[in-house]
Amino acid sequence: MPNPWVLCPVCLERIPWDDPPLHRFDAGTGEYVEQPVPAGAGPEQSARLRRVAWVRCPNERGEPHHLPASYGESGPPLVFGMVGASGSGKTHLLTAMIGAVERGDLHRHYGQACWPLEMRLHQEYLRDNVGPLAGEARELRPTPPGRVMFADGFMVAQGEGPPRPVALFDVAGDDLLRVADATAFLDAADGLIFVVDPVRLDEAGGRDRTFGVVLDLLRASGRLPEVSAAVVVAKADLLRFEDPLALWLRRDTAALDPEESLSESADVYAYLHGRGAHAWTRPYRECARATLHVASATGSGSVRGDGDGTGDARFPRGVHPRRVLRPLVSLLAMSGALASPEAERIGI
Ligand SMILES: Nc1nc2c(ncn2[C@@H]2O[C@H](COP(=O)(O)OP(=O)(O)O)[C@@H](O)[C@H]2O)c(=O)[nH]1
Ligand SMILES: [Mg+2]
Ligand SMILES: [Zn+2]
Repeated sequence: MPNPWVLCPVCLERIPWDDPPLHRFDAGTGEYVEQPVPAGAGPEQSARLRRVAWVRCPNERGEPHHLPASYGESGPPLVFGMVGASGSGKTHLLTAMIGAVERGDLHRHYGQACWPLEMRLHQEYLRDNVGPLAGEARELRPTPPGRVMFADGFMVAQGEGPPRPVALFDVAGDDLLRVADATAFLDAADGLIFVVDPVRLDEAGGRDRTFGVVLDLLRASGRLPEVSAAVVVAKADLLRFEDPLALWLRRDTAALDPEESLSESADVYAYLHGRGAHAWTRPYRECARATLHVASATGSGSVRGDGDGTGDARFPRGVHPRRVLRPLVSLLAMSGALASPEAERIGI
């Protein structure tokens, strides 16, 4: 029995879902076109059409978007987002993560089949983010402030199990409190990736206000016990002389191992604690399940294209992401989308 209402993973509004009209995605034009089931279609033909069909979200605000026709039966979406001050590296990390999913790493290493949740937005994300960063080693522009943006999403499925929608949001950090969509996002969030900027660890107070703001809002709405957290020390290529973080960054195992996850978490916790950065470890102490990670979205720093500092910045040594998928895999494990005896022990 399909649900009469579902949560749209793109605009985060509750939308009615009662035998909605079907569309198909035209790869040639990159647009969705209406595709009614022909009047005389038998049950097999209409089932076949439905399997590849899309439904337009009735929410008229913002860009039009579509969901797989099977969405009504797929269960609620998992909503994940990035939290951290502006400039901490959220957009580059999310882009590197989605690049790794797009390359098939979730399937190859973790047995999760994935396909796009929204074709047009997915193609736009690849064109605007993954392509420039991974393909051309170009630095991405700063995210416009004051927005909580759907970045990309996919359906994940394990074995014969039902697929689960996963939506990834790029949150512009500093002004979360002032953003109206932030409330909708925090009411829906199942998992948060808290991004620690190592460059700012030595700043006065050594704390990121955004972490506390988000945790306080979640506590006030009573949702803290439902939210998993992955705290990531990003840009870890900058910490290449700081053992044991540097050792973790060089490791390249790709398997879900609760012992490894626990010892990486313990090392990162001790490192942040040792630098007096207590506010950065708050998600670990307060969220229901949490892990800590080391990652680098790019593997090295960017430089401005020309001498006068106006050209586009690039990564002259190329872009070599390290351990970027693990925070996402941990969230999938902690929220039950990735199910295994190992997954059950992640983040507890
Ligand atoms: N060295 C290094 N710099 C990074 C890395 N990721 C991002 N940066 C730089 O950090 C800055 C801010 O990154 P961005 O992802 O836009 O941060 P956001 O505002 O949190 O989304 C940019 O100048 C990036 O070049 C990384 O893994 N290593
Ligand atoms: Mg950003
Ligand atoms: Zn929508």
